[in-house]
Amino acid sequence: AAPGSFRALNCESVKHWVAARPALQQRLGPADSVESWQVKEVGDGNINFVFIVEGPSGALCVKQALPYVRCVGESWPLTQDRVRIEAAVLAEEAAWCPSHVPAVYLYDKDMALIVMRYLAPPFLILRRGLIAGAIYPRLAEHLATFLAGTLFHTSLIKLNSSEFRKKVAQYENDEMCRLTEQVIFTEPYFTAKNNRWTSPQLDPDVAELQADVAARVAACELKSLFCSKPQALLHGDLHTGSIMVTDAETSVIDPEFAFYGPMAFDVGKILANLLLAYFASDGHEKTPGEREGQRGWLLSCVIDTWTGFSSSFVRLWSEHGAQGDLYPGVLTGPDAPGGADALAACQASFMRQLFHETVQFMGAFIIRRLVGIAHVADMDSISDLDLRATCERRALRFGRRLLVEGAKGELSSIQGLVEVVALLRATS
Ligand code: ADP
Ligand code: SR1
Ligand code: MG
Ligand code: MG
Ligand code: MG
Repeated sequence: AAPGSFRALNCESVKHWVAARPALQQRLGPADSVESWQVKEVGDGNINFVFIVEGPSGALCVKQALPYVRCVGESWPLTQDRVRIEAAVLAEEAAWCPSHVPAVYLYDKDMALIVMRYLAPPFLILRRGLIAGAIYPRLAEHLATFLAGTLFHTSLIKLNSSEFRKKVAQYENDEMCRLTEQVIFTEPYFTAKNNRWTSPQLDPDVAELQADVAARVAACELKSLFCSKPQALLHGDLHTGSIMVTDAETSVIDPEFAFYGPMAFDVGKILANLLLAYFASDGHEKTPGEREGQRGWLLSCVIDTWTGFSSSFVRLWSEHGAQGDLYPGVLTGPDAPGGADALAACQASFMRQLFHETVQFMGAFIIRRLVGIAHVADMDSISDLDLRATCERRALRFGRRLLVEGAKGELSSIQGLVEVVALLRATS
């Protein structure tokens, strides 16, 4: 398309747009079958439009960015450059874990869209599966592989500093980062117009949060970390609505918020969203205790994701770290005097700091989904508002504790953190 030729597609026009591109058309069926193609708009996220186009030979997913935030409307303009970021990051992630991202077939800058593999049923958005009570035995292993691969290989532990700075510049994603800063680290902590919560049930809890100086300090410090620690190429929005699963496979979609930031942001976001599902589970029980099995699995999944991620990350570091500029072989390599001890000490210190930051980010992510503009269906789909508020209050208390304390005391290990989750679920 020529520059300036953007137009928003709909279920009819998307068919003809695809049909006019032979490489795409051939994936769906013969040119004369176009009129029979079926199209559904399935976008259930906050930001974009997603069309599934199906023909006699196959199907495609077309994701288009309009120049504003879908769930708000034209009053909140948003850069369409987010699609460039999403296409480039899907390709980058595919280099490190091809089995955990959908293949991209085309990026069209002028139309602000990408065409990618359709993750057909039984693929389902993880959040939907969790709400329905499902468990995914391989999820922790897949998340650990995805996190370790994408975060390690894009970091300065692996890269030299020229390559690293080039990537930091390539993935500058100012508007999307500013949105995150606003809705995650600022608005939940004051009476912002965008905020909402289950009211009146949670009114006192929200007032208490917003009067909590320690919470505000911690939120500002996390924003500082988010803005000033370009550690690795993050996915940037790694919640359970950005992951599609089957019993056997895991595919991570929607990296439009990607940028170079602190690794703990990605690790903390997925762990926090798994725990939101945990706290919501009481609200989905038809008989008490029905979801006990899923709850046990969710807690194991949190532990296994963290431990699997940290051991894979350290293994990658031991294998490839000497080539990067952060911990060079002359200091921590096998031929350096005391190199093995130095390497082990650097790795232990790095993982300790990463865990502390992860715990605090988890707190902020839980809080924003209960008090800020964008909630989670795990909680919103609990129709009994008193029961929903009870689930949300427990999560909010947990989130606040993580935010303010970080990895201290009982929260200093992933096992300790999970024990605190289970105790808090038992409170009123
Ligand atoms: P947004 O950026 O608006 O959050 P997403 O990329 O998360 O959009 O996509 C919204 C929804 O579209 C997902 O929840 C999922 O149901 C569907 N979807 C997105 N990508 C695919 C895909 N490759 N295959 C199948 N469904 C998809
Ligand atoms: C207007 S806030 C929308 C939220 O949805 C996205 O998925 C991100 O999480 C963002 O914060
Ligand atoms: Mg999404
Ligand atoms: Mg998105
Ligand atoms: Mg979040």
